[in-house]
Amino acid sequence: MEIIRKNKEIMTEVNRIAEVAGYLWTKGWAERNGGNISVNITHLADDAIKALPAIAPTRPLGEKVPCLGGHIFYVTGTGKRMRYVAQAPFENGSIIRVSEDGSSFDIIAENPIVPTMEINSHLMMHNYLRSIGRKTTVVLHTHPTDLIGMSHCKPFLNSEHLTRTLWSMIPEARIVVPKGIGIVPLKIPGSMELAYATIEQLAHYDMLLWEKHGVLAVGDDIIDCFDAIDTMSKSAQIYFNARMAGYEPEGMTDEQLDALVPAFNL
Ligand code: 2HA
Ligand code: ZN
Repeated sequence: MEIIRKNKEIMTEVNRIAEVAGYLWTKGWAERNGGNISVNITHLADDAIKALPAIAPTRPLGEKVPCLGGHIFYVTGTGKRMRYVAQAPFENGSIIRVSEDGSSFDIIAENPIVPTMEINSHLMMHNYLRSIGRKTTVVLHTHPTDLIGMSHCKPFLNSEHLTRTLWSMIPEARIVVPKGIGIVPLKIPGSMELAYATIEQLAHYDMLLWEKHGVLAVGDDIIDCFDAIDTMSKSAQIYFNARMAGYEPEGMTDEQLDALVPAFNL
């Protein structure tokens, strides 16, 4: 549709989403249709885009998202592969508009691609973050092998312990993920239970580990969200590499970690 293609800001953002989708695949975090992305592009859409007619039947939401009335999102499609989102974002995702009362959404461009199975949880997260005054635009969910691996080890299902371990592998980890990483217990993918448990944790963290499933990051910029997960994944790799070499990594001390706070204004 010309009207979307002519909007430079939206096309730039969609290209950044496609760039990150490619990273998720090359990182090995996106087997088959693993992972999903939603980005709020309301601030980039002009009135003509906001008024586009639906190109597929209206779809109800599991729970109302009143803070998102009329908002426009790019969302990856259900069953779609990240490696193909990277090549063709409009054949593997769509632009949707939430109804004014926040109870449903319409697909408005470019193709009638049904959004990710996690659409309820994504929109509930966007809605929650708006409701507490945040301007978060991005929800990024992916399946990083190393971080998921850590969630199979009971002691790491404690947010404080997991965060402390990952932070202490390299200074960047605390600098890039200053709030640390929250834990969401295993739930059925795509379920409302997963959505509720996730929102609970978003009050405290911008990155969550979904037990034995994946990672979720929220933020204002899709590249930053990717970088945050990538940095924590790097820490997990250092931890596992040390363990596989037969030693427990020493890690930075509490004093060394705390010295980062004033140095980097955390
Ligand atoms: O999109 O990753 O959590 C497939 C998934 C579900
Ligand atoms: Zn998943």
